[in-house]
Amino acid sequence: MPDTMVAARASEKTGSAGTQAVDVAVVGAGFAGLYLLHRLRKAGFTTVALEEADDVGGTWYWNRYPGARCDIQTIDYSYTFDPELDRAWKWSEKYATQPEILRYLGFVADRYDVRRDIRFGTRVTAANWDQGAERWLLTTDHGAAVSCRYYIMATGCLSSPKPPEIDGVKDFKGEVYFTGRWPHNEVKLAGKRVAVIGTGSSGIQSIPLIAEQAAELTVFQRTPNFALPAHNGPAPADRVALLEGDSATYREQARWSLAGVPLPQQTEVSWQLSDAERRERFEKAWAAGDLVYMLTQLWADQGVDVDGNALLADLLREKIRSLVKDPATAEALSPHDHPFGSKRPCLDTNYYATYNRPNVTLVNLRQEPIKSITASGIRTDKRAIDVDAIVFATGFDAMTGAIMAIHPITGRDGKSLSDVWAHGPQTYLGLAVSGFPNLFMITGPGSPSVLSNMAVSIEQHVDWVVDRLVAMREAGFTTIEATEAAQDGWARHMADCATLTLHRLANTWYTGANVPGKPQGVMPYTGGVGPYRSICNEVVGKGMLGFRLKGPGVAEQCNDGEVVRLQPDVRLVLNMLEEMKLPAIESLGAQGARDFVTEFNAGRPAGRPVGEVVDGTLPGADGPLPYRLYRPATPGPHPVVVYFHGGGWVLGDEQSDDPFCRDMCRRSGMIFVSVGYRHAPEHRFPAAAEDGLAATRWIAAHAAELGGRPGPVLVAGWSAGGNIAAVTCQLARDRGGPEIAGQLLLCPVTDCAVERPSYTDNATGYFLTRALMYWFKDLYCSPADRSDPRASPLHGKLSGLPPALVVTCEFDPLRDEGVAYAEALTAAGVPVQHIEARGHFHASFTMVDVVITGVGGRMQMADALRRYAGLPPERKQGDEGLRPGRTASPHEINAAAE
Ligand code: N01
Repeated sequence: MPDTMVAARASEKTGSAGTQAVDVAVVGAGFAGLYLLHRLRKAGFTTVALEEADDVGGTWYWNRYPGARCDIQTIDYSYTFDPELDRAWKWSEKYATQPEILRYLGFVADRYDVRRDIRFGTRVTAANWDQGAERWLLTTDHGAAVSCRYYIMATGCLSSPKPPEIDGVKDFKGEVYFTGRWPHNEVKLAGKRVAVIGTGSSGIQSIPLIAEQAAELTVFQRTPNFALPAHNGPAPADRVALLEGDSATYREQARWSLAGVPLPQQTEVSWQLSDAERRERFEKAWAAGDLVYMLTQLWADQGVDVDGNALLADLLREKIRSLVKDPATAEALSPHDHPFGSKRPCLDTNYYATYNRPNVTLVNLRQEPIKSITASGIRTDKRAIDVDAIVFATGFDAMTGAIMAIHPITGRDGKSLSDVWAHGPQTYLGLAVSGFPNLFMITGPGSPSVLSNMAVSIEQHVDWVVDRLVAMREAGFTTIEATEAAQDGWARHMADCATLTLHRLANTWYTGANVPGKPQGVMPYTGGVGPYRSICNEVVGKGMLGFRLKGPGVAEQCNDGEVVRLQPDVRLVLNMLEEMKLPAIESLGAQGARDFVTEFNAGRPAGRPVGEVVDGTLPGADGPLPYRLYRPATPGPHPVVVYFHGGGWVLGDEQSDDPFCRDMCRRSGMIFVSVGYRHAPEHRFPAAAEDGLAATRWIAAHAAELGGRPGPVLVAGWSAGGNIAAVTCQLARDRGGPEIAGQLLLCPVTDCAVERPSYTDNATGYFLTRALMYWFKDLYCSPADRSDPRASPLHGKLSGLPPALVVTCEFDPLRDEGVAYAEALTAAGVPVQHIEARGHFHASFTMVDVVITGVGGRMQMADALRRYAGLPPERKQGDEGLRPGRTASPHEINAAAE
């Protein structure tokens, strides 16, 4: 840390003898520390909070640079635990200033009389777990050491300023300021030549105000950031009316929302909207002056899909061009290197317009990097700029800095937290770390924290921790520690969540990329506030899943395991389906079930556009069959894939897997022809199988007429359709064609005769149930037919079949027969690629619009089809990192054969 910053901090103070013993020690007296003290005291624990600053406020104590404000609307960025407090404090503005927020925190501290438990001007210098005493011992730089049963770090996510990493800071003879450690006395910049380095939130908030005072302002920008106008003023009347009308509901909606602000979840995706509709939504959001609104309310794919995001980023760049007069400056201010929202966007007042002032100059460090700071100013590799004052708005060692870098923490068996986190933070729920008993972090890495309204996330963590301490006390437990299995599982879940959003595509403080040498990875939990809350509740509901609890005179309790094994979006879909309380499909009768599925599908968003969709009929084994052809927008002729839909040989039709066919057509660049084969019970076995072969023959023979590439075709199918695709390959081999170049079997039925363990493991709860599969099989084929290879391809001859991609899902009754088929094909010498999709269920890959973690699998499917057709793989920007290989580990049974 530079000397200037050190000087601004509390000076070293000598410790005094004696140890203060309390039940719980808290570090920090910001939003989290104050609420912790209040809750702990009410719960009857003795407490002390250690706070380096001389007053309460945390981040709002230190960040007092000009223009510092919150950027979540203040009525949402408030405590919600006490409705009386809500009524007792009125915010004066939509986005309150730092002094007002600091006054609010002082008001809260006084109202709940927590100051008496805070030792101000006291920094923790080391924390050691004493195994024998089962207590933490904290040494401090001022006053007594503290011995506590529980140690809770309420240190904030952005409280450890990052050195600017520029040579020569000490040589500068002028004034130096850090936004994160702004002096308490008045800073006079009027008439001075000022430099601001950094254009994150702190820079963007302070630059317009510094420009008003300074004689000359030079802004040194390394990476342009997206900023939206705050349109500050009184809190919007509609939001205030909602809050005052029913504050309990308003607050509860915030707690279960994605970002901690009571806004609904947007469901429409970008391609469902016209250009005009998108622009209208965008202008409304721009006028609203609300970051969370812009980030969540425009279209559902803006945060998860590069194309959906680019549409929004283009509109934002257009705004920058309209606000900044000089086109070169406007271009330099326009971000192109990261999707909107992947780096923390900012909320500003007159930021872009400030560059129209004659006294403001932007230096683009991408074109002329800073070489050093000199006695008189800043030297880039093109010029020297003399200044009187330098403001470093260079950010923080975020999320881990305040926990790890401030003082050594030594846990069980002498484990050092710095060592344990050497390759990045490892936590369970962002709350606890294995090896560090009785240590909790409020909004630690691995929790929604900085990706949410911090006020809501802080309250959730504080409530969860204090409730656990109370429950432990009642049960006689004195230590609690996260297990390694639970922590590893959480890391997997974090990684799964991270593949869902675009945060992985930007170098930011979210990923640790802003601090040289810091291990990189998305640190906050990207799965959303509401889902996270439900997971924390589930941990409690399952007997403190993933925690080991011990106490004198009570039996140790450890219900070990992973709290989330499903992919995050699969979990949401299954929860949603459960809440809909849908009838059991098998209880509806065949026609009732078909009507139900048709109605259900009608409510789905349309799939993505393709070049052309053509409906027609083709001759089946016993009469005409409908088909739907999907043609890519690229110039043909394209290879042709014959596709068989899912639905247990009973339900669905040539249109029912429309989103999947469109997606695969786009990804593979191939024609998909989805065949409406005959259904049971009207047409029982082997009608569907025979139709499969007949349709494939006709399509192969008419490929050129259909606009496709003549020659071998490919087959694909999902579920019962996967069964038909597999059977078609066997029949084509045995009955003289057509030639099939490859088969894609997605969760196929391969054995109607044998029930494998996955039937029992996944009997209920994962959409396709055991009871439903039994019903399908009963309607389709009699027990005597079930060993016929046309019903159960696993029972057929497998040599000489085309190469296959078999996809199986972990939470699917059909999993084990798919695995068995992949293994049997391999044993028979067929080239096989097998994707075992971790955390996925039967419909993961066909629910294109809602299960985004299915993208990686579909990319692999498209790659395989292209390979079978002799085409090179195709790649879309932003797809990297979505391959299941990074998170879902495809298991290649026979990669060499590919
Ligand atoms: O820090 P930042 P911040 N040479 O890391 C640049 C919250 N917050 O203090 O992007 C040159 O965002 C760096 O460049 P680059 C909010 O969550 C909230 O502004 O690394 N430049 C970047 O431009 C926010 O996101 C509010 O290429 C250097 C800037 O400095 C978070 O705090 C207000 C450099 C740092 O931006 C952090 O914001 C303020 C170097 N050596 C902050 N090193 C609210 O409104 C760094 N930079 C609630």
